Amino acid sequence: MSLKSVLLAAVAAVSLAGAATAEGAKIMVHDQYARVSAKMSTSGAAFMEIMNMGTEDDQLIDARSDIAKRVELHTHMESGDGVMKMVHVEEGFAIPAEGSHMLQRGGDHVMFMGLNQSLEHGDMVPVTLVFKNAGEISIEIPVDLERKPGQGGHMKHSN
Ligand SMILES: [Cu+2]
Repeated sequence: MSLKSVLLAAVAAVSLAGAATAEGAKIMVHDQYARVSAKMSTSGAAFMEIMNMGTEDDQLIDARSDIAKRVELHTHMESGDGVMKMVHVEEGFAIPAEGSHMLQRGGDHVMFMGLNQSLEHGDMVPVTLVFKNAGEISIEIPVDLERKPGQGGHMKHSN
């Protein structure tokens, strides 16, 4: 391959990547953060607001990260005796068209089980979110150990 065709191939690859981003822009993730409850925790969780700018409902069906052995979509449910416990939500979370869905403390969240490293305040956790329609979206989630439940202008939630 001549230098010129290498450059052309690189330009083509960049514009393809650009198109993929524009497609994925129907989903926007914002105000994301991750935390562990104690310094030596072997599990952690991530919270965020997922906005759907598209006109079709979407669904967060999976999440992946190298930070943990398993990454699952969880929610909190009250068991019969009034104790809140976490359950794995196989079907994931609906993200309504032109709406948003909140992953927040005491509610839906992305769970990291079996952390491969301890999470320190300020660390960045790369996570790939998998949507039924929008496909895979990779984001960086900052570890924020100082955030109080509900902080950030959202509804207050006990944890
Ligand atoms: Cu959980």
